[in-house]
Amino acid sequence: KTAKYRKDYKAPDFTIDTVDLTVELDPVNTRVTSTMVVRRQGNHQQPLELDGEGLTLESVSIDSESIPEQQYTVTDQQLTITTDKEHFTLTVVNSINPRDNKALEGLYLADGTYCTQCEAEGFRRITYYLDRPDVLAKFTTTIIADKQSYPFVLANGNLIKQSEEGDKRIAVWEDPFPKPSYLFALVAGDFDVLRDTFTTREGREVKLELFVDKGNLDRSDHAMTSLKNAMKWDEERFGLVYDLDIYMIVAVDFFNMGAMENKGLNVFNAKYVLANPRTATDQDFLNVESVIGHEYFHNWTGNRITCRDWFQLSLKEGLTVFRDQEFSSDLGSRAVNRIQDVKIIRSHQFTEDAGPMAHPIRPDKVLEMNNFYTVTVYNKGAEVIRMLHTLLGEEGFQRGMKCYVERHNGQAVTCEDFVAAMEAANGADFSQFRRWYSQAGTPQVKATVDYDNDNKQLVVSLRQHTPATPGQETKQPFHIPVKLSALNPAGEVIQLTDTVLELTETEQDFRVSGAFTDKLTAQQQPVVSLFDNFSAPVKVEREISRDELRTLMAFAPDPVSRWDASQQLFATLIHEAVAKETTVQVDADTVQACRELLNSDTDPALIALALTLPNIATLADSYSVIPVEKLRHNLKRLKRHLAESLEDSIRERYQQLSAELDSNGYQLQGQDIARRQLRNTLLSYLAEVETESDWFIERYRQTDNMTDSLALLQATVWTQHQQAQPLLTLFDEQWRGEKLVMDKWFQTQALADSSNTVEAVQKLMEHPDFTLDNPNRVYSLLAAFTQNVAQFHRVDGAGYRLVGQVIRQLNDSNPQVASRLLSAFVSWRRYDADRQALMKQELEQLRALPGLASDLFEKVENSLA
Ligand code: BAL
Ligand code: ZN
Repeated sequence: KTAKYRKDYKAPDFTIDTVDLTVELDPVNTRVTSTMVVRRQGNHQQPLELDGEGLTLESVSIDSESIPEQQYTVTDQQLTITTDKEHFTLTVVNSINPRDNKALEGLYLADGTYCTQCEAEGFRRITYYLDRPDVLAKFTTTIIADKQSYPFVLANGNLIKQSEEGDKRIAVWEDPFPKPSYLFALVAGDFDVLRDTFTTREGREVKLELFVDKGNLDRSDHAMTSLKNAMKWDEERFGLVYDLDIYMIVAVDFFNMGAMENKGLNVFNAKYVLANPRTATDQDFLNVESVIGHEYFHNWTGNRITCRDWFQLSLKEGLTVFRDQEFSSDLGSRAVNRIQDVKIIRSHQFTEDAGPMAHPIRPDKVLEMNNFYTVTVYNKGAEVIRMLHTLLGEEGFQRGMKCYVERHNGQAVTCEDFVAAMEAANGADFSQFRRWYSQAGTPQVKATVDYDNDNKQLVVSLRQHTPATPGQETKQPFHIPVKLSALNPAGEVIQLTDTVLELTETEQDFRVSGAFTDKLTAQQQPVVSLFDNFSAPVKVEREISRDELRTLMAFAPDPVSRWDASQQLFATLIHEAVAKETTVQVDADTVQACRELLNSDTDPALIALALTLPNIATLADSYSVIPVEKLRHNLKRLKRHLAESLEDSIRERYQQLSAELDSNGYQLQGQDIARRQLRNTLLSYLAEVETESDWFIERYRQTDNMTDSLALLQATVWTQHQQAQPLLTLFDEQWRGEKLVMDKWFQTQALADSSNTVEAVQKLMEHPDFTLDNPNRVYSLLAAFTQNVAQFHRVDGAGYRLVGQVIRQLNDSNPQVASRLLSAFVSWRRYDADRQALMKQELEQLRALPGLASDLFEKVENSLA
């Protein structure tokens, strides 16, 4: 493969109006007959070049006449047809082998289910096509399958005919909405079906069908409820109504991604569908809701309005992540959701932005599109949409959305079209704001805040600088919304005249007035919170005292800023210890601030988040060379120190929460979720100090839900408690064979910071429930292990060798999954010389691998460049 550039976009020479696909399913020899109505676009004599990969071509005909071989050429990437016709019907017949498709792109057969994944460029592995998102065609799909083995045969749109002939089942599906090929889907299998309906606000009844593996109906209700909630929410908040008469979701075990928004027929990784309290944690339930919402919201932002080319991926993904975040926030805790989103940006996106794969949310150069389904395109993309929302307010943003949908319904468009609609609807000028789409890297904002007592004004001085990223040496200043608030030292809010500053220059001073005289004595200074609600995806450098941080932690009006202050307080303690080469000390005032928080009547989930220490990945962000051992050692010390100093309060609150929770049994509702979150955070502290030997196992035996069971398992395994091994054995005995549950068991062990974790992971790869063929297993054991900073980066290089070996194996079978693991190596220059050498060695070994997949090639080359 060669790289493509955004600037080289050209409209297609031909388009396809309709496609009639007939798919005769067979494990090793599936036959695909595709009849397309093709139209030349513009005045030219170019041949028709169709994409196709790994296909066996059988025949080509135009207007029902087979064409001679000299009229077409076929390579392993393309079928080129020479014709001077302007408008014709093209029929192509080819065959494929779904059983041997371990890459899980295109049509594959896994565990007895046929399933497709076409985004981004998987359709070309099914048949020859103009496999690009700006070719929108109406699809009719005929599926022929063995009727015994495949009671359900599904495709996009409405079922218009179903019949049986001999031992075959034949189903014809018609999708009335023109769509790009990446939204095509086909499924055949045997399932249990959960059926329901949703009545749109226009009074139309939509059939809802959820297909799950046999025996899983008792884990399906939450997904269905989430779907109905999503449909209702999109009508109420965005005014967007579902457009087909049926909406189907199929849960499958073998899937590279989380889920896929195929028109009318979503395919989901089972882990984002199946959930009941015994097998799924509270977080799993929330994830199901969020992913179901996300795929549903794509129906408008992605499907009805799609991307012109793949460089525009954030057009649909950034916007749809923003929409799913808002959905979760409207239905659950807004603050908790926001904090989790911020954590993802800080621990993952900032790392990506600082590494060799850094790219703007709208990339300019792509070799393998699968490599650009990134935390930058998705999550930073959503932050960019959120900044537009902050600048325009909800009403203005919705005006912009309305304009966007009215202008572009049924089209394949660009990020530029989205911003232009936001501008047009609001009379706004986002010329400078557009740099968020074109410039990569994380802006660093240096801030000082002074109080001008004479004029009773805050003076906020801001300076922005964005470090160079590959291919972008210099950066222009960004348009950055800075939300702020102020308090007096007693924690009372001081009203300000401005609550959002717009930083647009490299250096800018702002004067902000407010009701200072009401709240401050002559000697007092206000305490100011900047970037409330994480109002921009930037790093902030600011001299702020621990006293001020403690005031913000207790009283900042924005809950995200309260959490942020706690994290900064902990981070400061650790960074100081690292800088002074000492062991972290916690001052009495900080312990007291934590105690007060623990005893306060704040939302327990927010207390839990504030008392959860920042992880190594987040702390690492402050160093050009990451001091792995020092960070790890000091984090452990800090945790232990807090556990010891707060032991009495922790026990007391733990008992109180247990009394509240245990009286009614497990309930999946906000208040209980929050209480469990705090109780289980406290459990992780108790494991540091609790010595009574049977306590954890006793509790484990009493729990009636996975949230609590897993928390007990993690608390013991992650502190190397003496009860870890007995609990691991118990869990294995109880859940062996339950794949999604065992993933938690694998993950818990992969994340243990223990000197033999590498060996343990290696051994777990032989567990009967583990296989490299299933992406979920690889993610829960090996991808999780790469997040275990201390052990993946073990000085002897054993962690690198283990993962390197797996990547080489997956290169042949599933390069997309291999490439995800490879992300752990790309930032090798951030480590000390010994680790650098070891990591580089793995990259070089990959580079030399014969048949290196393009997914890996791109990352290896960028990393070694
Ligand atoms: N489009 C790929 C999966 C998702 O983002 O919904
Ligand atoms: Zn998406």
